[in-house]
Amino acid sequence: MSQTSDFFAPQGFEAEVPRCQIEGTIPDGLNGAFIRVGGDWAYPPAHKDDSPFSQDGYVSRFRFRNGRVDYKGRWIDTERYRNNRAADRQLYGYYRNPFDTDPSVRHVDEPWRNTVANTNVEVNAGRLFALKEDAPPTQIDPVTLETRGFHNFGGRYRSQTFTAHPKVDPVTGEMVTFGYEATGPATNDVFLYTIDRAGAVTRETRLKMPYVSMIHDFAITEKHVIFPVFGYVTDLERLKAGKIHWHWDGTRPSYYGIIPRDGEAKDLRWFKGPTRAVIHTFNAWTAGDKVILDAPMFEDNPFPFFPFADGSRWDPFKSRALIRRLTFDLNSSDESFREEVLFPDLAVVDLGRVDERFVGRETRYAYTSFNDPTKPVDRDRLGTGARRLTNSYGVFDMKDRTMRAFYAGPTHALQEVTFVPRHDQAEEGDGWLIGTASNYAEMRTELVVADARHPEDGAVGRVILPFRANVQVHARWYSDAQLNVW
Ligand code: V55
Ligand code: FE
Repeated sequence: MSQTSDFFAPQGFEAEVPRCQIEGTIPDGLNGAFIRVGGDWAYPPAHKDDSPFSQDGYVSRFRFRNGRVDYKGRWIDTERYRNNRAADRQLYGYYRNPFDTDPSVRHVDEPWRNTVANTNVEVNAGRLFALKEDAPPTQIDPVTLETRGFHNFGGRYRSQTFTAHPKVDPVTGEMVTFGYEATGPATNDVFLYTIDRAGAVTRETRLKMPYVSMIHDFAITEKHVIFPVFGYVTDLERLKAGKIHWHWDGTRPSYYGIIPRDGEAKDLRWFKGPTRAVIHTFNAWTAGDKVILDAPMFEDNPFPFFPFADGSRWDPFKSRALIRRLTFDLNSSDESFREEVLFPDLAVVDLGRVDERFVGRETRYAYTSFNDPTKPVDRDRLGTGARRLTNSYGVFDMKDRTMRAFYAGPTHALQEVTFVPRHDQAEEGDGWLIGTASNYAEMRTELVVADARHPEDGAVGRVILPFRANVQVHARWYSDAQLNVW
């Protein structure tokens, strides 16, 4: 992926498109908001080899009502964005390094002030948040998309950081969330929280990990919380030396910490495994004495822009993600667990989702994107930018171990897929696959809607933007009832 050319070139403008052009039809009853967060460089990065995870946050929304769709996109007005605008240049250096900044904005004891809020969105108690794992949530007005600033849950949320992947228990409505490096850069503190549906912090548990690592995502079940710990490591010396936050140490074992949702720090139990990276999870559940975790997992450094501790070169084949199932036996007396590769022949994009009405409960279907090399590619109209297109969404049946696919077209690269249930009472997997696609031939963004039960039938509808919108990191769907602002 190039940061400066083609589909990823900075775009920079805010946009409002009432009544987008639609091809096909938007299904009846698909009313709500598809809210995306990602990044764009308001100013070029200070270091050419910096991570794209340093891009300034940008929030966009496709609002669906009665078959029509409106689009709106805005910068997230972080302190960092404002400071750069005021100076009219890039003041911030390497990814998540508070020591590597212009002196005018150096405040190493308050590193969260450097956040770009560019990773994901979540709603709790009617508040919409833009999230980045290095800072508290940034509240966004869901109607105007204006930035309201940090939210700290009435002062009861005490971690300096908040994950971009909180989990909402679909039965209780509680948000289970955490922050790592909770007491400052490179600190080995994880604060685990339960926040109720009214926005009150009802539980805080302070934990230590086996070592300081990137805990980008985690998983919950009805009863447990699971933390993956793996080889992206950091320390204060490397930050003080002005380096990028993470480097990859392939000699580190992976660990999985499991703690009861109502447990204390002493109840945290560790399982130990081989070199792995678990950036995102699909889902997890507790079945008797077993805890099952489904996730795409890597065996080597997932991201080329985070260097190897031993100087190795990044290898795209070794860094492919395969869908795995881990089974932890809470009755066992050692650190081992079972690992199965469910689809051994299919490398997938590590942006997996499930039907969120079943978070923490056993799910049969998982959704993620992949490249199907047997499908047509229109090289003539593609241009030079795109090499291997993520051209398909997979509906993975984790029970039968079969997969059905949606193919987006010969010039399309798909971004993260999202599952939207057909209606509140629909059974698991009955609904829509939606997500944005980069159409390289027209250099424009399209939102595709496909039937999750008939993915091979192709898109039932497409929303066409007349321009290339910046590429998202994550997006979520909120029905009108969930967002409750219209
Ligand atoms: C990830 C993304 C981030 C980040 C840390 O995909 C990890 C993983 C978009 O920002 O800051
Ligand atoms: Fe993520």
